[in-house]
Amino acid sequence: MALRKKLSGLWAALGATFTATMASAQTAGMREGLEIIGAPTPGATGFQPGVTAGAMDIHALDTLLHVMAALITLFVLALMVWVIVKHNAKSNPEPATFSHNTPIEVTWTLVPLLILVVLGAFSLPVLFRQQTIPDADVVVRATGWQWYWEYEYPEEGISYASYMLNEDELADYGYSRDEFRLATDTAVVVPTGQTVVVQVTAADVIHSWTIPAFGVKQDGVPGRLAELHFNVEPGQEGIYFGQCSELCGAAHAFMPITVFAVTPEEYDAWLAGEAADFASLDGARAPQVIELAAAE
Ligand SMILES: [Cu+2]
Repeated sequence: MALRKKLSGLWAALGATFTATMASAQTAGMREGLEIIGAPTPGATGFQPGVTAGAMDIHALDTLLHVMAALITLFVLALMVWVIVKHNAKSNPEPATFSHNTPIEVTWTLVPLLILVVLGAFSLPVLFRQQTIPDADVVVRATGWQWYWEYEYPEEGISYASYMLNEDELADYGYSRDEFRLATDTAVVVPTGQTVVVQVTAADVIHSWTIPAFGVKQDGVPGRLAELHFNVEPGQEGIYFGQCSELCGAAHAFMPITVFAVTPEEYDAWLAGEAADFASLDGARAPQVIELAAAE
């Protein structure tokens, strides 16, 4: 048992050195030209900037819901103030005895119904657009592992793992302390202006793949293949972060997601060049990360 552990540690160290070198080769060139767009901002409220039609849909729906909720709250507040001021026991020593008011009863049944219809009319189309998976220009398969993501481009024959960068590794990859627990050694690379379909699954427990700025989130369930789609608007080339969003175990907080959205030309160049090196790296670092994460 001890020997087995030692061997696995050795294998892990070798794998780590090997893949770290390859990984910086993947990100070094691309990282430089890209600004960070999809990241949380300290002290901020609201959404990260939306760069896909899906994210815009969600933002518009959110605004509508907030306006409606505010109006309803104000209306109920006004009614309560009116009741408190005008219909208290002091100003009505002789209480009224009626118990029904048909017009009001019909109104308070129909108006909430109407509100629900309006909510449905605006939210269901958004849901349908999210759940209708279009024909893909690029297919990426994201597999959640305890505790990292593995990516595969089935049509390109590329597969590689993506691990969170430690604090002391950030600078080597062109990141600052702000991107700690967001930045990963390798990134998902996607072209802007093209439909990307991500097939999300998991190998051990349920994980969840999300990029808030894209307006996408999907659970990865072992044995199932779920899909999400996005199309990053041209001109929004940059770096986008997400984090595993389904509580998946001890190192759940340490399996972030990094996406590089680049121009189609840069994407093709990546496929032809750096990405080709990754084809042989399938799972090479898995033993190491499982051990590290367990030690956390
Ligand atoms: Cu997870």
